[in-house]
Amino acid sequence: MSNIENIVILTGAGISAESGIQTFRDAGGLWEGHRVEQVATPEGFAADPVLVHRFYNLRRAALTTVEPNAAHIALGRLQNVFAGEVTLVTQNVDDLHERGGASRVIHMHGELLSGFCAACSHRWRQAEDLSVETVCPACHTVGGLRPDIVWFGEMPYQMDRIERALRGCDLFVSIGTSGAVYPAAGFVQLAHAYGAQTLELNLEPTQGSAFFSETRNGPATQLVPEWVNSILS
Ligand code: BV8
Repeated sequence: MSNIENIVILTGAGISAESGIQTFRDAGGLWEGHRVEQVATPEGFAADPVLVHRFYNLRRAALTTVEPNAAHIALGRLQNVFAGEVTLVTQNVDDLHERGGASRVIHMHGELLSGFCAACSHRWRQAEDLSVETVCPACHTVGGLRPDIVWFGEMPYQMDRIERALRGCDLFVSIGTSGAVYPAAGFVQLAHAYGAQTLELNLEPTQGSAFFSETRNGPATQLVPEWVNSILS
């Protein structure tokens, strides 16, 4: 990988799998018998806010029981040591990249540790459970609060910033994602169209593998530190 100055990295649930956070594929896209696409949607939340709050409360509470793994830590080191620009975009809603040493993380699908008030658009750090009785810390309304998560059918966050980074990168690396969800799954084609090299690091081949110049298969805790060492050497 010669003369790489700007890297864009996209991560998915697979980078957190070895920390003990279940991926969507492992669960077959199911959670307690519900399809994620039903629970993680505005319609699902409107239909049963108690169920959806429970889905996210359980996942938020589980964050205190898991640790960042060698892959998160390697990306944190890359971001802090690499002389060029590293834009780290994640589809994950956990905080393991930050706890692994990364500083500027773009959570395009939101974050478990953030609350959002649909009534006044206020956002705040939220470590405790959210419920339909939670009062907005800014406008003090009840019932308008939701997890700060981008659901299916909603526009992912910071897309302008992501597209700018994809246009200017020399290398796009996808780590631990099945390439099943758009627009994230389309980033490799954008990067390629703008002339970037593209690399996929994933446990197994994915539905997007054919779009990458190179694909390496194996666990993220092995592939990611190896790749970061090759970039920093
Ligand atoms: C939007 C938050 C438009 C919730 C999530 C038909 C065709 C194309 C697109 C669509 C379509 N129908 C609908 C759409 C759009 C839809 C979509 O793509 N649907 C899919 C299902 C077809 N997308 C959207 O709705 C997006 N919004 O399009 O908006 C718009 C435009 C204008 C104005 C308004 C709106 C929003 C998508 C965001 C949804 N929210 N998450 C939550 O997390 O609870 S997505 C959710 O699923 C996750 O965040 C994650 O992004 C995704 C799962 O993907 P992965 O992270 O890849 O996880 P997965 O389990 O699938 O794969 C894990 C991988 O890891 C595997 O490959 C495995 O091999 C690997 N692995 C496992 N262990 C390891 C490993 N790798 C390495 N090491 C290991 N140890």
